[in-house]
Amino acid sequence: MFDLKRYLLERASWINERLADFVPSIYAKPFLLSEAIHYSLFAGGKRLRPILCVASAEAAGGDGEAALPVACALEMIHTYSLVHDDLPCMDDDDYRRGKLTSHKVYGENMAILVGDALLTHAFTVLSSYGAEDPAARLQIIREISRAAGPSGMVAGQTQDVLSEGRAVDPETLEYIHVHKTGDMFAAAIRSGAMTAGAPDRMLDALTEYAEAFGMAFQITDDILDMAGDSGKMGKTAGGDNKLGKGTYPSLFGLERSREMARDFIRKGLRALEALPEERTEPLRAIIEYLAGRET
Ligand code: GRG
Repeated sequence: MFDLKRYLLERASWINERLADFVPSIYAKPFLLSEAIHYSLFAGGKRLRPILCVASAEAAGGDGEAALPVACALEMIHTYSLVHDDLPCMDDDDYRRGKLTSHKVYGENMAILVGDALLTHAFTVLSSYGAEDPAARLQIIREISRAAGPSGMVAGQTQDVLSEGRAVDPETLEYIHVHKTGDMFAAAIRSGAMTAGAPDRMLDALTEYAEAFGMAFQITDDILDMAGDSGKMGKTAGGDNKLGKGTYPSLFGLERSREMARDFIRKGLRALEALPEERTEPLRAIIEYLAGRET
């Protein structure tokens, strides 16, 4: 039987090793910047996006290790987004990944710079090592920059900020989730497949999986925020409610939200049927794990 725990631990250790190569602990001065970058990057994130990128490369018939530079760049962008999201002018969070947030330890100015550094460094890594084939490298840079930028994650975050304290309708909530969270998951899964030179038909199936994954992830994140255990999550539960944010459970109730998450998980599993079964075990197990996740 497929051992998901072992797979996640092994892939996370590949990713952590390469991340440490790409982000050395001591850059040229000022040392404080390297220290603050390391503090957030190695704070114990689940490495879901980079793991999905590697698993998708494998599902497309490629070599997972060859996708590691892209996987690491995705984690840098994700960590930047968390550091900026936690700032007092955004979600104003004190804890992330079980530790004090970056601005709580290093100050707001440093936390902004940590995010700036991680976002830009990700593109140094992508443009230097993203894929052997220059056309694939460019395709991956376009994919990830679009997902992180003003029609992707930043658009979702902007709508989220503008919706604070207001009643959101289901379409606005979906827009926020699709862009703030879903686009980076889709980029992780699609860019992993691109490192393996996946044909369009395969990319389409993986995109369908990715979109379902993003929604299932975000709905379970909302459920955890309402009903989860802060200790296990490493951040404070109830934060969305405190900020007056619309969430799936606040709009649809906990039970209906759980059903919706399960529907998206089933949809993601169906999309994978277009790929060879023996190569999709990790992607299937990862989406199934969302139904019971506690962190
Ligand atoms: C600041 C431009 C900008 C964007 C921020 C990602 C994001 C956009 C905000 C994070 C806020 C949040 C809690 C969103 C819900 C989904 C999410 C991205 C959760 C955190 O991802 P995990 O659970 O975290 O994969 P780890 O720490 O395991 O990496």
